[in-house]
Amino acid sequence: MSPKDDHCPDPQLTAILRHELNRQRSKLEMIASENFVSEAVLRFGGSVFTNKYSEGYPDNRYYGGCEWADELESLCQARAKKLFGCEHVNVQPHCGSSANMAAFFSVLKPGETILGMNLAHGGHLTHGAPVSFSGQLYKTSFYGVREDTELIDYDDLLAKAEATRPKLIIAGGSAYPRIIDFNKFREAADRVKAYLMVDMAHFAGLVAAGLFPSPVPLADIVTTTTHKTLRGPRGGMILCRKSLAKAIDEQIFPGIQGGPLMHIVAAKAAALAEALEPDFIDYQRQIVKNSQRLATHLIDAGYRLVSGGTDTHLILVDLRSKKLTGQAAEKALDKAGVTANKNAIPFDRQSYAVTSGLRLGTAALTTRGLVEKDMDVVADYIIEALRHHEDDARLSKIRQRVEDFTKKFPLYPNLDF
Ligand code: DSN
Repeated sequence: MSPKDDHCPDPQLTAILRHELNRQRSKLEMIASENFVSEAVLRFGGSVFTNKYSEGYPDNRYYGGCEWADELESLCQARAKKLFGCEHVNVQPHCGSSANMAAFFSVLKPGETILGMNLAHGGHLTHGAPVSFSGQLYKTSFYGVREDTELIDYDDLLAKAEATRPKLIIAGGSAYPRIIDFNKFREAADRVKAYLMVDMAHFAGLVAAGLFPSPVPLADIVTTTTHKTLRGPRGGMILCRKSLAKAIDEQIFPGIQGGPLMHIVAAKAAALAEALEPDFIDYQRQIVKNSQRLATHLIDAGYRLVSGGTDTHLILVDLRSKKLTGQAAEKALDKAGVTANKNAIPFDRQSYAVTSGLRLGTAALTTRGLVEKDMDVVADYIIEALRHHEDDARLSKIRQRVEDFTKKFPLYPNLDF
């Protein structure tokens, strides 16, 4: 039986894809960890490399027919090294979680201690949360932010490092809107002879553009996803010192993964080439300008922002003074055509399912071409929707305005199913 190649081989599936494309086009995408890849990245990600097994690494594979897979992976590695200035890179992780798992496995034995950022203060599940492999396999300890400034408490970091003597300290997270001082992390790691790992998934694009300090010279291992500010396909990557290269590579394959997704490696290579272009820096600058403009509007409308503002692509809004939960805000915004997510804020008294915070990001909207004056409009939609969060008729009117507004910023105009 040969595979079908007619234009519309599966009406049911095609309908779902059309709906998703329409959702992406007609709503304002403000989930801080999402973005829109270029049409080139989309095309390479859907390429014939999906057919190829290539377990192993360039010039050392377990299957025949890998000569082009070798070329591809070597090219992707070279681009990542050039962009981030690292000694070694593994471009095979299927996601950030598997990148983190391989990083942990390469330097830790089960039962050893890790020190990561408290999830409720902006950390990530894989940095030691009890529900993740990281909390199940290792002894965990956490540092957090100061209650008064909501900035990372570097004294607490050092004190926790000295008290718990971790083998690995982890910097980075998924809801921290500020620059991180990696020197302080290096000092803490050196003090207790721990490895330092930085998970730069959220701010990798900013690092690539020189708008966020690079963790590469200071950390032993840097992990990232490729689909957030870096604007590549959904996937992961690990950058490390040469001395850890073998251990990292062995933990990705055969340690925790089988064959790499070479079509995704192709898409990563395409995205890395885009990130090496000079206009990528302008793009990243615009992300931050947009986020800061939105922050100003929210503050003017009486919202308190965690840490008082943002240095990055993300904003964490404290909704408590408006008697609103993250859950209610997320639902209301969705009805109004703005996609965002509820998020715990530091010292939150609500559960993770409800939360007192709303996380907003500007990477995806900036990709669509929105600049500061457009963020003024977006801020109006958000503020109006939150103010009238229980008024479905009002939310639906905002939804209509959002839909009209998004037409000014075409997304994948040449794409159809
Ligand atoms: N799920 C991602 C985020 O939203 O930040 C992190 O893995």
